[in-house]
Amino acid sequence: MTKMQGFYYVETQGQIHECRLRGILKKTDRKDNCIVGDVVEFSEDHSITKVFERKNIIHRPLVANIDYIVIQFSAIDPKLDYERINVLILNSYYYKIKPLIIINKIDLIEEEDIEEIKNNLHYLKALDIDLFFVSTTENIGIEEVSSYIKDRITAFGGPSGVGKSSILNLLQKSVTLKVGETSRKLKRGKHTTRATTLLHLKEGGFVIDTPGFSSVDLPEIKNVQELIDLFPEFSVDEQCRFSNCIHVNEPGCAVKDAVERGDISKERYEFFLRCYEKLKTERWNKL
Ligand SMILES: Nc1nc2c(ncn2[C@@H]2O[C@H](COP(=O)(O)OP(=O)(O)OP(=O)(O)O)[C@@H](O)[C@H]2O)c(=O)[nH]1
Ligand SMILES: [Mg+2]
Ligand SMILES: [Zn+2]
Repeated sequence: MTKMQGFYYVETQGQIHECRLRGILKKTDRKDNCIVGDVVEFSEDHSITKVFERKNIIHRPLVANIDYIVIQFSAIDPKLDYERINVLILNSYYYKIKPLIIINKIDLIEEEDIEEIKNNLHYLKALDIDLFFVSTTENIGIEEVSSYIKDRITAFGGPSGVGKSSILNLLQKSVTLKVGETSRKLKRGKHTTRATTLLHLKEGGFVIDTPGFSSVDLPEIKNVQELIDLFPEFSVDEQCRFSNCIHVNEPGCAVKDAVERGDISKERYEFFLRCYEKLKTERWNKL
């Protein structure tokens, strides 16, 4: 189901039906009573009468029933932002949706730059997150992405100008999405995509184009245990000396030992510490 200017576009076996919200659904009149990705039931007069229970929901962009979140960046123009990749991974774990990472515009860099990026993202292996290098202009790596997301619902997210609409036009094998320019001076995108759209893939499945975001926040993590739970690689076999260890300053910490040994990535551990400090000072201390 896709939504545009008060209309709801429902797809059934390749057909699109323009529908309206009626009755009880409309009365509740909430922004999230019927959203992109919803599975719905509609009557003969094209009124949506029922929204089925959702597998999951994310709020920015507002979409439901997602199988994968693509975290898309470009190798350059705009520049790859490693901190933001980590924040986005944290968000997808928070929403319990499997992330994958796409680095686009590899036509603009050298082979050794790709190796460097792989190196910087080496910790993805331990997290079981797949990494794809693509170029939409040179048609590199698109088939791999295509077979990965077949028959699934995949939301594409990432900053403006990284080529989300460009790759989606290739994946769905038609040009339906407007592609923007990246500003020469600012090396930033221009926020070409304004709405969240669900698109059908010929091979099966759906993709969701979303407007590029300019900032991403940490999710609503309520306490340090919730934060730790979003770092799956911290579940090591050894025990910390203290059963309530939060892996920050405690002696005999198994997580810190694993970082020392190189079993847990130092970058990821330092990212954890930054999140901890930030959440503590900006949120938890204010509760
Ligand atoms: N060199 C190169 N340029 C690309 C590639 N993919 C996309 N671009 C260019 O990057 C610019 C932005 O592409 P879009 O697809 O509009 O980016 P977007 O992520 O959808 O941006 P927003 O809709 O603003 O969020 C366009 O000028 C594209 O032509 C690529 O693989 N290589
Ligand atoms: Mg776009
Ligand atoms: Zn510990």
